[in-house]
Amino acid sequence: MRVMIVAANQEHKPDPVVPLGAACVAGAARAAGHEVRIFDACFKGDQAAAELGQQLAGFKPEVVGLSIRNVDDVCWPRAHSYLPHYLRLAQAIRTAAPQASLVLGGSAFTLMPERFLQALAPDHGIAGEGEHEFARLLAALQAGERPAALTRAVPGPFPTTAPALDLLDIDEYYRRGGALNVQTRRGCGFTCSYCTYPVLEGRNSRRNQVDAAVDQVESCLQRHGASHFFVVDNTFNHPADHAAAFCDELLRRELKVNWTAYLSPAGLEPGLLQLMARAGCGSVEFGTDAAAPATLAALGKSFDVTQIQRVSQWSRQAGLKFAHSLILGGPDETPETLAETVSVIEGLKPDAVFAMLGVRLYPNTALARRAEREGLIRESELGIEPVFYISEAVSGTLEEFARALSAKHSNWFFPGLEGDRWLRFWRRRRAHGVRGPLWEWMAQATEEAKS
Ligand code: B12
Ligand code: SF4
Repeated sequence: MRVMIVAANQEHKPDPVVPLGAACVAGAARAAGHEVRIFDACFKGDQAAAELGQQLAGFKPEVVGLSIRNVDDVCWPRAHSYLPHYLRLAQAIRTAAPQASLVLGGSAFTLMPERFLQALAPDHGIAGEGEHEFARLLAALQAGERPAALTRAVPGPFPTTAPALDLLDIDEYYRRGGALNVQTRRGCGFTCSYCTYPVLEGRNSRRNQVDAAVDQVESCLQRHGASHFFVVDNTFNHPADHAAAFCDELLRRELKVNWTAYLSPAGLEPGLLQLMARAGCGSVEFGTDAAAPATLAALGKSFDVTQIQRVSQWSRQAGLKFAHSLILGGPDETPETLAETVSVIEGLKPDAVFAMLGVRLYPNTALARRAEREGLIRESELGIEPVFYISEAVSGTLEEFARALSAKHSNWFFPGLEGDRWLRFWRRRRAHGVRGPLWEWMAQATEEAKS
């Protein structure tokens, strides 16, 4: 069958990111024998829907897979919804390819499938990972069957089909985004109260073949000269033996690459950080969230303040730049816990801090159930329109508190408060060939942006 995958994402903050999920389903569909193209909206600006229409009219696909990554930008107090853009693309697809079955998928869809089925009215939707189920759906459509409107993929072994990166403009992503991406495993067994990742990827850790992940890195290096990567695993360091195997393989092949990964402070040992640094890792982002015992507990984190301090010190000793991601104003936050978190994090002198304000609520999370118990909103009402959990004790002062912190620290980044000034600055950096995570430049950036 002729299949067009539409990668809808156009967000360029903090960087344009390779639509790895769209490439994965495209790769699986191609491996199943279909003729597959990807229409990537990322660099098409306002012309995306019009160009998509033209390409569909020429290709005449029998199936169009619309891949939606982000619901909104999660930025309290002025969150931006991507729904209007998705509606324009869906409309363009229906107009230019009325014969095609429209199939919806992607992380945004998985978080709230019923809502997006209602909003975008596709013929089918696949919640969860798409490789296996999309190929199955194509076979069913080809056989003239009438598959169900909604399929929920059950997380199975890590798919063996490679992402179809050759159908994307990888050079453009590397030039404008400063890094490519790779996934070494899926799934997270931790139970953080607000987190959607277990909903998206399941609770069991499922490993990619180390060889396959490193093949992808090596091929991007050889074909595109791309030496900077972001490992998209929710927590790269779990399980530690798999993380170590990935590092060992990079070392064995003597690949000169520079990469960044998300880490959980939980159970992290200095030996892994040292091995990562030897294998080309330049920086790590800790999913720390808070550094006060009360808020760590309310967020369901599996580590304590001492461990946050240890992993920061070990990262520095290993020669890794490190950032802490924080959530300020979430459950059980008070002015005292805010002060405690800030004081601990300041003491660590991280290279950067990312602080989100409040917690975007999603269905099927413990925090959504708590919000319902507290009378904030019923879980069943949560959907595409973002609703944030903000502790009552700080709700009136949170924005002001964050603005003061932003003014005090040139390397603390508040996506909800920044607007577009960073984007302009970062584009200039990228145009000058700067690669890797831009937060490594943050202190200098803020000084320039303020001037
Ligand atoms: C890594 C990551 C980042 C990195 C990306 C680095 C990089 N170079 O790639 C960084 C830090 C830059 C980032 C930034 C942001 N991110 Co982010 N990110 C992730 C993360 C952890 C993994 C994404 C990934 O690559 N997954 C691997 C691919 C293979 O999986 P996938 O895309 O889901 O695709 C699978 C399925 O969805 C499905 N599928 C996909 N497309 C299709 C299409 C069809 C037709 C079908 C059938 C199936 C299908 O099959 C695929 C293969 O199994 C996810 C959380 C998660 N665990 O998914 C959040 C996530 C995608 N991010 C999210 C958000 C919000 C953002 C930001 C907007 C946050 C911000 N304000 O800065 C920005 C936006 C950046 C941008 N340009 O779009 C949200 C999106 C949902 C939402 N709340 O709106 C997520 C889900 C996290 C969350 N909060 O729940 N992110
Ligand atoms: S916040 Fe990180 S460690 Fe916690 S459940 Fe989510 S992915 Fe897992």
